[in-house]
Amino acid sequence: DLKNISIYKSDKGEEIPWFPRHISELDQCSKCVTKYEPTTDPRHPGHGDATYIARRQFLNDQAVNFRHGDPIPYVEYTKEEHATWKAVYEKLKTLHESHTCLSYRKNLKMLEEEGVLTAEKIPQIVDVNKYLMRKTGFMLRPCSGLLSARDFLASLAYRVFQTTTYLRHHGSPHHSPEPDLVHELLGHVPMFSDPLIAQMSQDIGLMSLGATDDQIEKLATVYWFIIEFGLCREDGKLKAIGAGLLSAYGELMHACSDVPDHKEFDPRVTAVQTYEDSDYQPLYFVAHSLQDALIKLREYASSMPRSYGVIYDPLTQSVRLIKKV
Ligand code: NLE
Ligand code: FE2
Repeated sequence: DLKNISIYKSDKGEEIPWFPRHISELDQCSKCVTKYEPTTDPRHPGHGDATYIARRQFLNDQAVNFRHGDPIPYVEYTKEEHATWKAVYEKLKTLHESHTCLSYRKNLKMLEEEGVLTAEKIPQIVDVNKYLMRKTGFMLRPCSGLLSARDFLASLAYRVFQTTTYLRHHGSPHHSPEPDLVHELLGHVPMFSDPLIAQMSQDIGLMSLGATDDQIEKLATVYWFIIEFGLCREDGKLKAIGAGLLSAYGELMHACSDVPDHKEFDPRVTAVQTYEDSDYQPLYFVAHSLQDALIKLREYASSMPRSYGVIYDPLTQSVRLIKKV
């Protein structure tokens, strides 16, 4: 295991944890953490459903063998899965105008016009990637469940988004406690088509490379509150920018209502806020705009103590360490 053998030392002799230096090394970044397993967790809507559990396992097994450069596996989704997808899609549609940010609506419209996203059928990742590559260079890569924060964030540094391929349980289509394909495609994909969200995600990823455990925790929290559960204000109204809201009908309404608390997005504050990961959030952070969130994030990045810098080279899809002067 590469991770245990190569550790970099900075000039001051401090150890920097291993991190991928080339996009292909993301093959080493697929460590899953177990949380909400339908096999063991009664809070999972698929708990005790043997057919569902076997299907999820089949898709995860397919994803676990994926290596950088492989063709993305084609998945034959079942009639029931397409029906779940359609039910979520159509219900969410009724909230788009009133509850989602302009960027989401614009990008979803383009995805629909090109036939990449439709209520009728679950798209193939390979087709989604063709679209995303053209828009922002983001690329989905199949993974087999919830990843460790360090591995997940490292992939963002390369504009790679590790994506689950199984679907939420049909008995609970409008909320899932864990990421699933509906969340990835209806929540994240339209937002990764936005250059500002793409850049924010990559910036968080680049900050995570070689970071300490404590820094990883903070970055994962910022990611959680802006990319997953972020809001912004448009014409005085709260609108969702976060993928976890954009793919969950009930929480989308809750987040934009005056029931939960709302605080201004400020990475320094956001990074140390505790969060809820099995139910609706009691608190959301609100950005003035996507651009403002990116500016604040970059200020935060430059204030993060680190003895080295990193440069990402998109032409070679690699990262170089540079000494800080
Ligand atoms: N709760 C979200 C949904 O139902 O789509 C998924 C959140 C994943 C972090
Ligand atoms: Fe997500």
